[in-house]
Amino acid sequence: MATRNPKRAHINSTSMPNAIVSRRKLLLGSVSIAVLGGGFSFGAHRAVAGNADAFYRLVVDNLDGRQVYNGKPLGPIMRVAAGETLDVELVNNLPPLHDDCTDNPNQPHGLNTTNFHTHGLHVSPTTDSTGEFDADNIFVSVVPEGQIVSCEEICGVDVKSHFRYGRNQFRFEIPENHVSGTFWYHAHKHGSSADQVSDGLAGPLIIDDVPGSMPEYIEQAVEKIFFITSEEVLLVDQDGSAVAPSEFTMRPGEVQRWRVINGSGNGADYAFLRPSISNLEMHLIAFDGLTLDKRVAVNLENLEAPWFNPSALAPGNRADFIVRAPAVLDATTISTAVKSSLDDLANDSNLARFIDLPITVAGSSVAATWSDDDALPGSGLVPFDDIELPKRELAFTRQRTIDLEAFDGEIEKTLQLNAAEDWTVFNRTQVLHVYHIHVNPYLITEIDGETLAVDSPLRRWQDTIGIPLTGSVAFKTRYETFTGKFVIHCHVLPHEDQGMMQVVEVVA
Ligand SMILES: [Cu+2]
Repeated sequence: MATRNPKRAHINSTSMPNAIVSRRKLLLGSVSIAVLGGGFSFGAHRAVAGNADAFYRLVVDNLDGRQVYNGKPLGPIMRVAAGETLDVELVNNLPPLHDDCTDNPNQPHGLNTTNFHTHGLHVSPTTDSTGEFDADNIFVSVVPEGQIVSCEEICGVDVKSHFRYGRNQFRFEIPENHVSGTFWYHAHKHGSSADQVSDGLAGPLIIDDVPGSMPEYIEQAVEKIFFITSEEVLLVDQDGSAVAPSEFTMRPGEVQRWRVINGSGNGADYAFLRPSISNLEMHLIAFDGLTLDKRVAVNLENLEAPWFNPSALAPGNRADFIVRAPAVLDATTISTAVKSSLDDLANDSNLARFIDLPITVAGSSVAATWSDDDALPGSGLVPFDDIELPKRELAFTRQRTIDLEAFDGEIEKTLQLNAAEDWTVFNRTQVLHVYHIHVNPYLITEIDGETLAVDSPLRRWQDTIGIPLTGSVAFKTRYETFTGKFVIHCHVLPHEDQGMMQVVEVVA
């Protein structure tokens, strides 16, 4: 607490009730007055927040040497539905650190400056529709109040129009036809993103399913949200409290939907959530927030390279699993032989990390709804016609560059609104790089030179994908709905901070 900006010391963010107000929930009368009081402790913001369907307040502070939201290990679970408006007030309570200006944008800088990105959402990369509020614009910086910024341009953006002092109100208008699923939010300030995300400036963002859109057994499943960090897996609570479960108990026959986010701030490997029992029924139902056409049984003994494993999560990826505990109490543990051969594989390649989830089956049994039908509703995204599309290539290259150029803030690619393109992304290095683009997802068609059959579980939409070492990935994409500047970058965040980022602009 000693390092906190003394000007703001009266704001006791860590003991404040978490600032979550959802208008939908208010109508249902389920939000207590105490939460309301905390959420609207700044009277001036009442009117603004009142216009949104969901409002969250994130106060960034130092806690035990880490930069965190609201004094918690992670930010709160944000929930919003398609067609609704999400407001986020970001308050930067960190002390001024006059380190934003730098000659080299690809070295650490702006360490107490932060911002806000909604990973995977199809939302405006500039402002809301009125132009009054910032939306998913990662060029915006929220610097500590009282900070002196002595330069006019930082990382290619104009300080006057992009710097906010002390706080900022973001507004995300979720399109009516937005997909529902598991997304996440995190700090995306070039020069400090890896440190801030590693510290905990991140959290789950759920676009709620349209009622009745999912099969009954999924709709009725108990939801659990797991957040994978660089070290462990955390089970997340509504307010951002998060603990690494030393034991995870399921009742016999219980069905749960696990939303798993790989939010690793500096991981350069794939993560696998590995339940300790082999008779847990486990199916992948969505990836990167996009519901699959068909569920995929998880094979915990898959020894293929991680980019060929449908349930491997590169940093930034999300996976939703539907799991059913065995009907009897005597759960079968995964054999040590299988486990050790997988661990050997992981250790040999340094590309995979198994995160063990110790499961205990206990308590009275549950007669949960289940189905043996693998069919799922799919993402609802429009498929591509079987025609040749204009081609584009991009390569992750040595010394943290893209196409041999380090990030300089200049627009590298101009993309035409509504155009469809066929991309190939190469990894010309011997380390893992993870391709992520804001705003629009893409349909994977080829991995490491292997064309994916129409029914391949790997032929799916993603917004983040690991590129095989010295290999490539091909996909088709469209630039829909939104014009403006945003970025492509490696989601191994230290690589991004060091220069593996490129600015693109969609034009009408
Ligand atoms: Cu990288």
